[in-house]
Amino acid sequence: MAKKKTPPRSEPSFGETDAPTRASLLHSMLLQRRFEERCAEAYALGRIGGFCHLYIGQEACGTGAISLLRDDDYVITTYRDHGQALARGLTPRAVMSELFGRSDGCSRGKGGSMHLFDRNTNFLGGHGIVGGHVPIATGVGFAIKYRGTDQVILCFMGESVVNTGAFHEALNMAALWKLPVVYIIENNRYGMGTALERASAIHDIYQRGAAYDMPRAQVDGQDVLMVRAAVAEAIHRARTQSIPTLLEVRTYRFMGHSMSDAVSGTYRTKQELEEYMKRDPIHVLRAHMEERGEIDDAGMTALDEEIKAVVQDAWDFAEASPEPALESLWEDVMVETTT
Ligand SMILES: Cc1ncc(C[n+]2csc(CCOP(=O)(O)OP(=O)(O)O)c2C)c(N)n1
Ligand SMILES: [Mg+2]
Repeated sequence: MAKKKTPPRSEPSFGETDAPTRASLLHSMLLQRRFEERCAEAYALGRIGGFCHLYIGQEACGTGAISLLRDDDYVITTYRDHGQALARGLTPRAVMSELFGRSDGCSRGKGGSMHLFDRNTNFLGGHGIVGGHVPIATGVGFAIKYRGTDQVILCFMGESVVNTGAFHEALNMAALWKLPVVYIIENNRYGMGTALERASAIHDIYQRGAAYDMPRAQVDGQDVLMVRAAVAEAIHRARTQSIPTLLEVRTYRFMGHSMSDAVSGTYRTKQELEEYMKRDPIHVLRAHMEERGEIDDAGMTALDEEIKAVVQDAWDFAEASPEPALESLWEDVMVETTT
C-alpha cells in the first residue's frame, strides 16, 4: 500500500542526542519525579482516591521513547501512566486535575490515575486491564497502515503482559500484517509481588518476539540515551518499512506496586532496592551531562526549583478545579460516529 508522506521532521537518526535534547530529557524526567512525589503526598492526604501506581525509577523508559515521536504519532500504555502522559506533553495541570477527580482533568475527572487520555496529543490511555491495551495498539497500527500514512504507535506494557493471551494474538497479527507498532516491555522484574522468574518460563523476555519472527532487543532502561538509541531504530523501521519491533527495557520501580503497597514489601529485599537505586535514571543522565560540561550543581538546583513551582501550580489549579457535575456521568461514555 502506497504511503502518503507527511512533511519531513527532525527525527534523530538512531537516537543521537545533542545538548538541547539532553537538557529537555532531564527536564522531563525531573518533572515526572517531582510531580509523582507530590502525588504520593496528595494520596496520603486523601486528595487522590482509587488506584494510583507511581512510575518513579522507570522515567527513562517513557521519556527516551516518547521524545522521538512526532506530534501525529500515538502512545498507548498501562495504568502506570503519569510519567508517560507528562512526557507526551499533557500539562501537569490537566494530569493533576485528573488525579484529583476534577473537571479540568484530561479525562474530565472521570478516568483517574489509571485512565489518563488526551486526544490532542494522541495519548490513547492509561488502561487498567493487564494486557488489554496490546490488541488496541495493534488495531491502531492496522488503521495507520490502512490509511496509508507513516505514523507509528508506541505500546508500553509491564513484563507480566507477556504471559497473557492477548499479547500473543496481537503480536502475531502485527508481524503477519507488518504493522507500524513498537511494543515496549518495561521489565521492572515484578508483577505486583511476583518476580518474573516465578511467572515466566523464559527470563530474557524480548525472546518472546522470536515466536513471531519480530525484530527484538534488550535495552538498559536506566539510561535514557540507550533507550532512545534502541527505540529510534525501531521507530525508523516502523515508519519506513512498517515492521513492528519488540523491545525489552530493563528497569526497576523504586516505589511499591501501587500506593497501597509498602515500598519494599516481602517480595524483595531492602538491599536489592538500594542496589537498583544507585542507578537512578535522573542521576545517570545527569552524569552524562556533567561529563560534557552541560550541567552543574547550580544548574540542577535552579532546574529543580523551577520544576517544583510548576508542580505546585498544578496542585493549586487542581484543587481549585470543580468536581464534575453529576449530570456529566452519562457524557463521554459513547461516541456515535458516521466514519
Ligand atoms: C487481566 C488482569 N489481571 C490481573 C490484574 C491485577 N493486576 C494489576 S497490575 C498487575 C501486575 C502487572 O505487572 P506488570 O505487567 O509487570 O506491570 P507493572 O505493574 O510492574 O508495571 C496485576 C496482576 C489486572 N489489572 N488485569
Ligand atoms: Mg512489572
